[in-house]
Parts: sequence; C-alpha cells; structure tokens
Amino acid sequence: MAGRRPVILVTRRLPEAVEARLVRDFEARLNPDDRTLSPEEIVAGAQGADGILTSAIDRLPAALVERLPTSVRIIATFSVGYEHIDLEAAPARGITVTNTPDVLTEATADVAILLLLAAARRAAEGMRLIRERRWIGWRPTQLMGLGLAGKNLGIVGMGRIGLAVARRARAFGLQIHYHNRTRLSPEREEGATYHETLETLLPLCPFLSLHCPATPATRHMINRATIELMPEEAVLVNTARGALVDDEALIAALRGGRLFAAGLDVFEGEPDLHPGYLQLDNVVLLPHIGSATRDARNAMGFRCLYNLDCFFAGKPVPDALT
Ligand code: 8YV
Repeated sequence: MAGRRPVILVTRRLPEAVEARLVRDFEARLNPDDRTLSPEEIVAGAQGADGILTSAIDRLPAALVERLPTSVRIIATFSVGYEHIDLEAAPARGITVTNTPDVLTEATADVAILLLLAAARRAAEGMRLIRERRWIGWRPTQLMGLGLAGKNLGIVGMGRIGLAVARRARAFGLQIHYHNRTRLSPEREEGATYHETLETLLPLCPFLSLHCPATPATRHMINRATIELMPEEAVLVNTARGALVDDEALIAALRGGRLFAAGLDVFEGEPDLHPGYLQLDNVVLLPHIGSATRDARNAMGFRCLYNLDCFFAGKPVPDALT
C-alpha cells in the first residue's frame, strides 16, 4: 500500500471528528447526505476501493458480499452487532470484518436503565398527559407504577452490555438473574444467579432486559409462549435487536395487560415499527439511540479507523471477527 492511501467507501455520514480523520488518512468516499445506499450503489461505490466502513443498518448479505470487487479486503462496521454482514461469505472472499465492541457498552446500558425506569414508572404516559394539557393535578392514585427495589431483573445475554446493566441495576436494589450460553465465572457473576434456560429464568423475573445478539436461534425468543412464562404484569426492555421479539405477541400481551409495560429502543424492520405499538400507552419507544452519545459515537468511529489502520499496516487487527 506504500505510496497511496487506502480507498474506503463510507456508507453513512459519521461524526465530524471521525470524518476529518478519515479524510486525513484515507481516500474516503463519504456519504454527506447520509442516504441509504442500495446494493447496486454499494457495489458501484466499492469499485477500486480497498475497504468499506459501514453500519448496522446497511445490510451486506452473502449475495451482496459476493458481488463486491476483489479490491475490497476489509469491512469495518460502525456497530458492535454484526448480524447484517455475512460472516461466511466475507472470509470466503478474503475479506476481514471488524466491529466496535466495548466503546458503546456504558451508553447502551444507560438506555436500558432509562427504558426500565420509564416503563416501570409510566414516564411516557405522564409526559403525554402534560403535553396534551390533560393533567388535572396531583392525585393519590394517579399514574401508579412499579417499584424496582427488592425485585428480580432477568438479563438475557450476559456479555459486556448485560454486565453493565447488572451493575447499574444493583444500585436500584434489583437482584440479578441471567441466562447466557455459558455461565460466567463467580467473580464476573458478582452474585447473579445463572439459568441454563429461559424457561427457568422467566418465571422469576418481573423485569427482563434483552442483551443478546440476533441470530437464527434467538429470533423471536420473546413470543406468546415465553411471555406466558413471565410473571403477571412484568416489564420487558429491549435495547439489543428488534428481531428478538415477536411484535404481535408482545403487542397482544401489552394490550391485554398480561405485561405491565415495555421499553423498546430497537424494532424488527426498523424504522418501520409495528403500528400496533403506536396505539399503546404502556410502551416507551425510542429510535435506536442506545449508543447515541457523542462520546460513544466518536469512539465507535475511531475504533473503526484503528482497525483499518492496523489492517493496512499489516498488523494484527484488534476487532477482527473473521
Ligand atoms: C449502532 C448498535 O449505533 O452497535 C450496534 O450494534 O445497535 C448501535 O449502537 C447502530 O447499529 C449503528 O451501526
């Protein structure tokens, strides 16, 4: 690569400081309008490029990866999740894929707690009451929600973000139960109770927060049958991926009062979320802002750049997934 800067197709507009560094060190093909590129535009934009810097909302399935020019040797995604990139097709074509772990852990855990509190304490309903000028004043029975202290929080997926949520939740007096593919060491568990299956976890958890990746095995893990296993009037929080939840089942459970409330930051098919959610008072909806702090988004960008730097310098690539 000596003598020429690597060419990088950048599929989204990125924070200013990240783009400034991109332009300084790479020949960057930016997307200043932040338009979603079609597969054809990605293939065309990647002609002669050495790498692609993409995001979790730009899908790179096998059919598209296979059409990329052979010049593309690395795909760096501006996300910790990587279900949008085919991790078999990419290495088969000699493409390294990287993600951005760690740097968004705290930001995303904050949003999980934000949603947990907001759902339990009916914050969305309260805000609507004020904005629509329907608040008639304080009443002893108005907007009574659920207290957290002394209850169980179930965490599905005890990775970096799950652990960060558990740390925060303990400060609210919640006891932690978790389900994970593998049990953590006692030091990492910090007193949390492990469940080998969802079936033993769910009945114990009036609060449940999802932190596992979307895979064929986890798709719709929250469905009619698993909701039935949860205690009456439980609260569900999802800051992971929309595909983990069967929307029809969740909406029915929220509408019928089987669940008390839900707090959702991610949706299957987002941004076109199921319209049923919009008719419910007991759901707090956020537009996928889990990692949306200035600190986290800059750090995600710089983490992508560091992976690209290492790759083109022929050094070990820290966040290589393939
Ligand atoms: C990203 C996320 O901001 O990192 C992830 O996997 O879900 C978000 O925090 C978003 O996906 C953009 O790539």
